[in-house]
Amino acid sequence: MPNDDEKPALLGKIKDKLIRSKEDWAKQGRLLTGRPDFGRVNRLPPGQKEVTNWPVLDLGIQPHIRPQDFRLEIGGLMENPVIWTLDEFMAQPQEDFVSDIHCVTQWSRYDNHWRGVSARHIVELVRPGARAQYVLFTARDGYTTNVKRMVFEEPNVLLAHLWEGKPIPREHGGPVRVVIPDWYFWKSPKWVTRIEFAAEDKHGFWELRGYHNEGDPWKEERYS
Ligand SMILES: Nc1nc2c(c(=O)[nH]1)N[C@H]1C(S)=C(S)[C@@H](COP(=O)(O)O)O[C@H]1N2
Ligand SMILES: [Mo]
Repeated sequence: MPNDDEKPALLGKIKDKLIRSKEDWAKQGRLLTGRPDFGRVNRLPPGQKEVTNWPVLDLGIQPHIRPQDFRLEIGGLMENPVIWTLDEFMAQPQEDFVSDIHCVTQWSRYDNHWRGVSARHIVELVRPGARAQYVLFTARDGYTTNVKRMVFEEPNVLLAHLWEGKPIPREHGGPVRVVIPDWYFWKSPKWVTRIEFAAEDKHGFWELRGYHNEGDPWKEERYS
């Protein structure tokens, strides 16, 4: 079992100021250029700036998940729900991916090398039902985010444990984080603990606070 101080809802430590200012961004429509790039002509989505470092964004909690405490639950509307330990996760087929990151706070980082388990493999294994058109992620810090099932099934989506050949550091969501490269990075939960397939959509943490339900960077889907 995780230690008490690693459980979500440590509300006292939550970055209220950061959350409020990001809610204000949504109300003001900050960073919108009004020039979406529907054809994805440019590698850099509108309003973004390329960085070469890797910024850290969280709600004030960076859970320390010891390997023996790691559990990943994949459940909901499906034939074969699973609960994996870290060893069981690592025993799944491993694949390499290269993708760009686009954070809604304006930074983009090119050519990230990931290794992990593809979302496609997971879908083949758990066999979600036809009615399961939505996916809700939950993370150890209490964070949640939602995507359509067809977004999760894109071939470049994975559950990553290596970045640039090294274990993903704790602050970036290690031991295992989701990577959904074609969407703003708030759709890529760190410290993922549960992936739920459902017939109904459900807003996650930022989607409840003024952020777009889909989040396509080329369409500037920053806010709802
Ligand atoms: N569990 C969890 N996942 C999360 C977040 C978070 O606060 N908690 N923040 C999201 C946001 S807003 C962004 S931009 C990216 C940041 O990932 P990074 O810190 O590795 O750059 O993680 C996303 N996933
Ligand atoms: Mo973000």
